[in-house]
Amino acid sequence: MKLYYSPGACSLAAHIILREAGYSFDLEKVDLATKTTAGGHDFTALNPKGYVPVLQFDDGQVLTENIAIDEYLADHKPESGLAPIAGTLERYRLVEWLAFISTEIHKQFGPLFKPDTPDATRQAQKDVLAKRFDYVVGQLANHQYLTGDFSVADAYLFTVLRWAVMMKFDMKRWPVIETYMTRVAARPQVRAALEAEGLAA
Ligand SMILES: N[C@@H](CCC(=O)N[C@@H](CS)C(=O)NCC(=O)O)C(=O)O
Repeated sequence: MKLYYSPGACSLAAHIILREAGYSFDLEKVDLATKTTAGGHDFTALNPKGYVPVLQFDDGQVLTENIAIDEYLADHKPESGLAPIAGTLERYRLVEWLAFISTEIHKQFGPLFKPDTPDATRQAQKDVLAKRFDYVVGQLANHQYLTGDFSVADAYLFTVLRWAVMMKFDMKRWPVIETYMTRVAARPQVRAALEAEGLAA
């Protein structure tokens, strides 16, 4: 199994899950600007959508999209406890969080990464994200992790919330999130993923 990733991008979530679940896997970096893999291949031949994460199985098939990859990895190592059993209400709670993280947080950061985004749009996006952070605080104020024990949703949330610091949000406004980020970052497998991507502090 191989994960195509870009350091600090949303692919970090799958990277953390691979380690937390105890998979043996390879990593290959992708240059998202040139769409070239570290091995010198055209990344769009692998994923015509041109973005990470891409999980490639040993038979060559690929799986894309964070939510699909994260759930696949959890379901194929059920003993890891990274996702509740499919069909239970708890599982749909997890999917509810994954959808929220993907559409309401991850994708709302997009315009902030583009240098030509007008300042007014930038501020509007930051205002939307601030509301999403407030909502997350409501859940985390009385819980160590989003749905009980550490799950794939925490790997994904941690990954996208790292960008808030890069985008100069004043995180002192959300001390519960700061504590949560410190808690997740202290997990040995999360530290290992950050180190492997060259992101360790
Ligand atoms: N819908 C996709 C979005 C993935 C995505 O946004 N990937 C970003 C990095 S976080 C990327 O590779 N962007 C490069 C590009 O789109 O050219 C998913 O959830 O997996």
